Amino acid sequence: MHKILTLIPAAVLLSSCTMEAEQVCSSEDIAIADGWARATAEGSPMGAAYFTLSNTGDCTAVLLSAFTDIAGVASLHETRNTGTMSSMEAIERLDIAAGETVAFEPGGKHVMLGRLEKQLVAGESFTLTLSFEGIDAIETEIAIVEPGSR
Ligand SMILES: [Cu+2]
Repeated sequence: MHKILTLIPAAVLLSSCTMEAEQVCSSEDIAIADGWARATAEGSPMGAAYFTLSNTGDCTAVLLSAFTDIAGVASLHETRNTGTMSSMEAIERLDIAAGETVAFEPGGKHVMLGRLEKQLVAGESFTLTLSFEGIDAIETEIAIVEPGSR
């Protein structure tokens, strides 16, 4: 009985050791869900896309950039509120730790769409491609919703 008990801490140490090893993520470790964007007014050149990004692997994923056919530019941005001022900063790279979920949402991180090539119409959708360090780019569907509906 005593022997079994002393074996347990050794097993715990061993597993925590392997957890700390640097592991490279693959595209299967990354889940992108709930992609959405607000419909835009006719002629408006700007929009924003939101989604949830989860790293289900034992690795750190690094988001580098975004791309979509429907806009001339797609930039990773973060809105920062300093007192009464609200400003946007470019995100150069975003680390997503093992097991972490990062929400891109209004008032926080978002993909800014500039030079829209078509109006974003509620009920339609478009494809957003996200590029990560060292792994294949991942596509996600962005559903366009009525402004004010969420
Ligand atoms: Cu922005």
